[in-house]
Amino acid sequence: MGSRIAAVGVAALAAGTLSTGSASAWSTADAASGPEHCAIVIKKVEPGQAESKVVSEQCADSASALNVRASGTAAPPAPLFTLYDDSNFAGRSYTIYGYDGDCDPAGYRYPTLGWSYNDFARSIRLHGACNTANVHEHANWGGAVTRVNDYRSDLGYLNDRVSSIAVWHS
Ligand SMILES: [Ca+2]
Repeated sequence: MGSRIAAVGVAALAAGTLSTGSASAWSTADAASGPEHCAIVIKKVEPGQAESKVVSEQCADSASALNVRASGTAAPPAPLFTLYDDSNFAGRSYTIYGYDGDCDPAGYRYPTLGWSYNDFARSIRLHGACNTANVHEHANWGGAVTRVNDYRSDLGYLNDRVSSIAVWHS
């Protein structure tokens, strides 16, 4: 797990998206150092596209150290959902933010979770207006699927298998 977290930090640094402030703690990310938290900002699906683009990724040792304000936006991106490494919303977490604001009926479509958090989640919590999600076993909406309303404290068969997610407001 530690090496996967570290690779996210390297990718974010290469993209120039990582804040140089308190969110630069990925170098201490290690399996023994306790939970880390990552923030991924994605865009809404644009006409003619099948998936949401990833705007930025960053990780830190605490969720409060993450700065998800994306340059060029007047307001911070809206939290859409959080994936947790363990059941009952525990362990490492990845929160996916909407660059284009909160969920609407069209929502966000995330057909290939980043390799560092693919097959990772055991629980999920939706945020804001995002109250419905389809959570899929494989990338691009393949394999088993479960419908989540607001949250799921244990993904059961899909534990450590989640590879794509669509989330929206219904
Ligand atoms: Ca999978």
